[in-house]
Amino acid sequence: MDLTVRQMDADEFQRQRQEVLGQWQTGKDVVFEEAVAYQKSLPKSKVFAEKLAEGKEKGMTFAQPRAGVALLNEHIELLRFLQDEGGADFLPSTIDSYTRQNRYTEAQAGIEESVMIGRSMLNGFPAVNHGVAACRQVIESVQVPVQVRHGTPDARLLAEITIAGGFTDFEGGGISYNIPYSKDVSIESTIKYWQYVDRLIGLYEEQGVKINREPFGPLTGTLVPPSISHAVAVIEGVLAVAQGVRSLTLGYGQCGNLIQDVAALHTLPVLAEEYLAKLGLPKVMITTVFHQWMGGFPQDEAKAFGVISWGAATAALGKATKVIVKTPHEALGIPTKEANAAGIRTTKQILTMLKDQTLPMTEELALEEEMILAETRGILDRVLDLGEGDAAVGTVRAFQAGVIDVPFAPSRYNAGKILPARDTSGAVRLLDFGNIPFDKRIKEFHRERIAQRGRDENRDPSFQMVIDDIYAIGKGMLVGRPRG
Ligand code: 8ZB
Repeated sequence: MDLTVRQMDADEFQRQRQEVLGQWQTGKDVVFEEAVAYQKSLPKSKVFAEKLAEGKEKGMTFAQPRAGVALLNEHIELLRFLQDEGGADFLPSTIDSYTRQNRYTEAQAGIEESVMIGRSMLNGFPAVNHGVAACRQVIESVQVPVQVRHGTPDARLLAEITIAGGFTDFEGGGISYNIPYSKDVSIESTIKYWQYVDRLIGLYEEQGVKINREPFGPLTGTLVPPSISHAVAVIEGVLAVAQGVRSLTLGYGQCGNLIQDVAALHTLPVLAEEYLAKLGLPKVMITTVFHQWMGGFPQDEAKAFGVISWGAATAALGKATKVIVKTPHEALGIPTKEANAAGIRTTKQILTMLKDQTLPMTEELALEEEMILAETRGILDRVLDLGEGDAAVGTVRAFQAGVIDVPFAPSRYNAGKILPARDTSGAVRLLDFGNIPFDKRIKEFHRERIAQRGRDENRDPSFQMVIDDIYAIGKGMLVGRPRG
């Protein structure tokens, strides 16, 4: 394979660029020098990397919703509402599913249908079809930085248009927007698509424009052990920085046990800095984002606010730079703007109340951090061995070998051999290690923790625990205990 972690060849980038900008008619409105000038004209208050740096310095946790509808004016109205009524510190533009699949003709039909029917017939904002000028209208209509949030294996054109359109942050990555989202797309191809996105941002950086990159941390949700999502986040960070990205927000999705989640938030930037240095890459600005509960939600709105609040508390105590907020409509689908704003207000209430509190470093927290560090290093060192030092090559081989293995992923490029289960305090452990390269001590730790749960529940650890854990939160619990 000609895959490599090294910076993309300039001719290859330009060759692809012609092709990418020709994929939909709005591509012709992207003019790099003009886009650089536009980005430079934005006030600092609208630049993601600037506001994140300020928050990190002050130890703040910012709140950001997800949101996107089909039509430009309605989308702007929605974002303004979340800013003014919800108090959102950062805004998103969640992209619709057709655009995520590069199906722009169908996105266009969705726009036209939405105009006719008078409500959004798409599950997000089709930024490619709307084009550069419309994106700039979005940016100019609000006062805070705006990020592109999506789930796109090949986001090259989306990145070109939205960054020229004044967005200052782009979510996703070659692993995190492939493995949880696709069945048949190879990791090699998505790493290459995302190297284009990262190189594009590198070119903006070289012109003095700061664009933040945020790998999608949670992968498949609430039963992904921290070391697996951390390994993916660090690799995507390494791949991005190698292409010239200089501002990274690394993500982690709530598992539900406070100590494990705080330990995960503490260790994520430590690991990223360690491996960037180890690979001879420059030091960059690293912040963290915590995702409130990415699993099933209770339908009862009062209960949903409880789930939201627990995520907010964890983000605050773990000192995440940013938290992605859920809404009381999560169990139903896309929220109304009122429900969305309510989720932000609930979250901000807790963030404000907890801003001066931290979780003390107890023996338990230290042990949890030590385990996450050792587990993640075990995976990452094997990835680098497999790639003979090249993180991109190593990633492809690691997925083949099951050295990185994401539970419950639809991708046929993922081994799918591991089984996670909660221990008796709700922390996520592995019941079946598959081919994850954990050493003896780590495996013993996981086994012992799950065995303790078995004793507490009077049953042998088995696949039934995994099933029970998946359905637990719908029954108002974290750990899936048998009835009784
Ligand atoms: C992987 C992310 C899933 C989450 C939310 C879902 C879920 C998706 C929209 C949205 C508001 C949208 N989500 N699309 N929230 N507006 N257009 O992303 O509800 O929580």
